[in-house]
Amino acid sequence: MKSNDPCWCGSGQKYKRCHKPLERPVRPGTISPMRSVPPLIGRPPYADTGEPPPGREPAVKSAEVVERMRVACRVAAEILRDAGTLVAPGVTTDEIDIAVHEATIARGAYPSPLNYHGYPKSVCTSVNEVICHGIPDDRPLEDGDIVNIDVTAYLDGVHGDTNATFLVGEVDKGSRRLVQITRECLDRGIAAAKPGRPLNEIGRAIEHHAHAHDLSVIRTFVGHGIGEQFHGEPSVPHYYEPRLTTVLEPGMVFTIEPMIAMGDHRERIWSDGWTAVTVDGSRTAQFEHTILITDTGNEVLTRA
Ligand code: HM4
Ligand code: CO
Ligand code: CO
Repeated sequence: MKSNDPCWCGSGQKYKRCHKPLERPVRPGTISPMRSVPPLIGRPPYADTGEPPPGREPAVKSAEVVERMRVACRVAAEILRDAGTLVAPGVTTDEIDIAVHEATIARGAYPSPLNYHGYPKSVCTSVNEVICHGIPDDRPLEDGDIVNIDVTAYLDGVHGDTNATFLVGEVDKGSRRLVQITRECLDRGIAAAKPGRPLNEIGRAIEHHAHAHDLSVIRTFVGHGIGEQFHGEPSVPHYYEPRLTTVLEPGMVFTIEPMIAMGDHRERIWSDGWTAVTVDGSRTAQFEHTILITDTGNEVLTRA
C-alpha cells in the first residue's frame, strides 16, 4: 500500500485518503424486538443471562466433542446456504434474521448470537463498510450492496460457525474483486493450517494474498477456537504475528474468518456497541469456516 496509489473510492484521485464522503453510507436502522426460542431447544449457558460463564475450554477437543461439532457445523452451513438465496434488492436484514432464526429452530438448534453478551439478534448481517457484527434492522438491501451473513448454530451442546459475503443485484467491479480476493484469502488460510505448523502461518498466508492485491487486513477481529464455547482458544489473527508460534495439533477446532478492506484497516464501533465500520468508509468482505486440524492437514466442518 503505497501512499501515492489511487484512492480506493474509485474517484480517480491520486492519494489513498482523498475520497469524498460516501454517497450512501450504512446508517443505524430500527431494530425489532428480540425473538424467542421454543423451550424444548437446548440453550447455551448465556441464553438467559447474556453472559457466558467464566472458564476456558481446551483448544484440543475430544473425539466425542468433534463428532457433535460435525453435526452443528453442517447445520450452520445449511442455514447459511439457504439464507444466501434470500439476498436481493429490497429484502431487509431483519427478514434475513427471521429466516435464519426460524431455519435454526427448525433444525432443533439455538441461534448462538442471540443474547450472547446481550447481542439482540440471531445472525450478524454486515453491509458494505460494516466489517462485522452488523445488527439486522429495517434497512432494505440496495442494488450494488454487498452483505455478509454470519451464522452460528448451537446443537447438542456445541457451536458451528460460518459466514459468507453475497452480492446484491449488480455490484461494481472493485467490490466483486474484493469479495473474490477475500474468498481466496480464506482458502489460503485454510491451506496453511496443518499439524506441526505454527499458527501464525495462517495469518501470514492471508495477509500476503490481501497485500498482493492492495487490500488491507482487519486486525481487531480474529478467528477463534470453538466448541462447547462460542469463542475460545486459540485466537487466530488474519495478519502475520511472528510471536504467535503456537504449534497446531490434531483435534484443534477453530474458525478462520478474514475481514478484508479496500482502504484503511482501522474500525470504529457504532453507539449500539456492536456494529464495526471502517474509519474511512471503505467496503469490506468476509468469509468464514470452522475447521478441524487432523493428523494429515485439516477438515472443513462447515460444508453444507
Ligand atoms: S457476538 N457475534 N462475535 N467474534 N468474541 C454476537 C455475534 C459475536 C463475537 C466475536 C469474533 C471473535 C471473537 C468474538 C469474543 C469474548 C472475548 C467474550 C470471548 O463476539 O471473543 O468474545
Ligand atoms: Co463474531
Ligand atoms: Co466466528
